[in-house]
This record gives sequence, C-alpha cells and structure tokens, in this order.
Amino acid sequence: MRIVRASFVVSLEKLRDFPGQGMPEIAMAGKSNVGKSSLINSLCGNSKLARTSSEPGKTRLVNIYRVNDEFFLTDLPGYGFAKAPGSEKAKWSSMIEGYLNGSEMLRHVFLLVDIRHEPTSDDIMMAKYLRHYKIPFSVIATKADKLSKAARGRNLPVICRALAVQPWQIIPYSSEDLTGKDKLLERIEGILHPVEEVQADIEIPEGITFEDGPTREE
Ligand SMILES: Nc1nc2c(ncn2[C@@H]2O[C@H](COP(=O)(O)OP(=O)(O)OP(=O)(O)O)[C@@H](O)[C@H]2O)c(=O)[nH]1
Ligand SMILES: [Mg+2]
Repeated sequence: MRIVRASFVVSLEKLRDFPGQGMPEIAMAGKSNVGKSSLINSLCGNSKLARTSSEPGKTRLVNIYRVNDEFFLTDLPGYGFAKAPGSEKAKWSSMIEGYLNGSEMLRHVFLLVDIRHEPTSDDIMMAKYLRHYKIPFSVIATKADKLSKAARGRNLPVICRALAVQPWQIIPYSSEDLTGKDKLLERIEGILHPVEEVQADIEIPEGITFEDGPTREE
C-alpha cells in the first residue's frame, strides 16, 4: 500500500467523542518516548503531522489521523511516564483502556517497544491486556537505526520472549532511516484487506471413519 494522503482529525479524551465514520482503525500503543508519533509521521511522509518531542509525555490525548480516506491511525498517549503524578497516570490508563475497549472499528494495535531495551512491566501488561481482550496486535521494535544488525539479532529474541510473541510478529522499524517501512505498510494492507480463508467443504464418503487406521499386513 502507498500512503498518499494523511491529515489530523481530532484530539480526544474519550473515545465516544469520535464519530468514527465507519472506517477501520489501527492504534499505536507504547511507552512514552518510544517513537509512536515519529512512526506515524515517517509512515505518512509528513514530519509535521504528529507532534514529537525528546521530552517524554508529549502526546497526552488520543490523537486520530485519517489516512488515504481508507482508515484511521490512532496515536495513543504513552504509558509509563515516570514524572507524571498518580492522578494523571490513572487518567491516561483509563483513556487508553477506554479507547481499546470502546472502539468497534479497531482492527489492530501496533505495540511499540524500543529495540535497545528489554520490554518493561508496562509493555508486558499491555501485551497481556491485548491478548486477554482478543485485540489483534503486532510488535514494532523502534529506533532500529540505533543498533547494528548483530545487536538487533541479539535483542529481538529477548523482546519476543518477554511479550510471548513469534518472531514474525515483530517488525524492526526506524523513523530515521525508514527501516521496516515497507514491511509495516504491507502489514497494514493485510490488516485492512485480509485474504479470506477458503473453507473447503470436503464430503466424507459414508462408511469411512477416522478411527480406522490403515491396516498393515504382517
Ligand atoms: N534515532 C531515532 N530516534 C527516534 C526514532 N523514533 C523516535 N525517535 C526520537 O525519540 C523521541 C520521542 O519520539 P516521539 O515520536 O515523540 O515518541 P512518542 O512515543 O510519541 O512519545 P509520547 O508522545 O511522549 O508518548 C524523539 O526525540 C524522536 O526524534 C527512531 O526511529 N530513531
Ligand atoms: Mg507522541
């Protein structure tokens, strides 16, 4: 897929403020400063679309972007922002959970983790949460440009194990050198247009039972 158009739609505190317009949604989740907003910008080829900052806690509301008039990309506020007061943390988690549980059109979550570090307890909790609520997700290992290929190869299995995902579920990504951009676009295409599984109707002739294994002549 190619992204030809992307625009900011709205910032929300709660999902129910968003009418949705019946288009599928894909959300970016991950701890603060992991690169969610940068990923949206690099994916859409517009560095001014989502606000990014080296200071964690930049995105504090649920920001929604409309892409190609085909789907919405949701930038969730980052979790695990150490400096935030307790009341603000509670507000963030209820905002994130409210969105994840409340959106009927949510098709997939990209869970972003920094490729250089072991997933945090918050990351592990998020993966468990998504699994528990049967929300399909893929893991994106961000800031891949900061590691050599060899170091990536060492860190990816650690991330896989911590989040209990298969290697093919992880996409190494860099918003700087665009590593993984094609793969991520391909994944989005697959999410928006899944190939229907062919359900073959196989007729089993009468008289055949599966308990009867082949007989072997002694
Ligand atoms: N080298 C490198 N830096 C990155 C990459 N992605 C993001 N950054 C930097 O990491 C910092 C945080 O990026 P953001 O995109 O604002 O992170 P975020 O996850 O949206 O953060 P919050 O809004 O606080 O939740 C910025 O200084 C970015 O320039 C990347 O792929 N490579
Ligand atoms: Mg952000």
